[in-house]
Amino acid sequence: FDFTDALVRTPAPSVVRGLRAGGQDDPDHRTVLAEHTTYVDALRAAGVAVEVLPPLDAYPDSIFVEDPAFVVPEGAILLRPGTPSRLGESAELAAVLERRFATVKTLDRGYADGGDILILPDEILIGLSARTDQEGAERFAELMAGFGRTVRVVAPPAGTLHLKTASSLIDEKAVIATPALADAGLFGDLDVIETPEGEEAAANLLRVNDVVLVGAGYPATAALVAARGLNIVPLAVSEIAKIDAGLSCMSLRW
Ligand code: CIR
Repeated sequence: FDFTDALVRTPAPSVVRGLRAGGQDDPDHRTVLAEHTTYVDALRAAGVAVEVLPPLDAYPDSIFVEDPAFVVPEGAILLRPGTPSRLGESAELAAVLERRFATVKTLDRGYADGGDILILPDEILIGLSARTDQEGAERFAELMAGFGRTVRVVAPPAGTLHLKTASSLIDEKAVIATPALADAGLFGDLDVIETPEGEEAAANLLRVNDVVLVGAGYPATAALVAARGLNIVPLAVSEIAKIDAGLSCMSLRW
């Protein structure tokens, strides 16, 4: 969670047609833009240099740049998002990643969404989901081995969109996770802090340098994280949340 740089993409008007698993209303484009701007400001205030990419109206979910690619300081991987309307988003990131990273690899088989990939202190987890399959996860692990990184493929309980919808790294010793994911015992020696009842959606928070961005409206989660000595930045994301977004999915960070 020590980051100097990030990429984000401005929401296009088509964001109102973003994918969602439930029957939520369409989000309002202007409000999504306002929430996105506040998010970018919070990243910058946390000390990150943010490059803002232009909107892509052909891809309603393209503000979620975390899903079509994965980055570490050593290099980037263009992924293959596991839903048809998002597959083309990777190619849209190729040029900027080639400009920003010395090595850019491409996932050439299977499917994987970056939202299923969680960086822990000693390893990287990739969770199988409706978007990430075994073949994609194993190929991702091979590509990351080339960067000297260890990847473990895990099978979270069904029902969440992405591994990171339900878990995030808080500090060197702890993750936060929904009770259902905490029960799955995937996090090795790390402490697992469970989201309080009714605040499961707060599990997708974002530690950036000294601060933790948390969705506004989750006071019990904010208090748990603050108790670990971290500064909380609450962010309003209720409009973006209508299309199943959390805080990590709107940026690529390294
Ligand atoms: C989707 O279903 O792909 C988008 N509407 C939401 C993606 C959220 N991404 C993430 O959690 N990494």
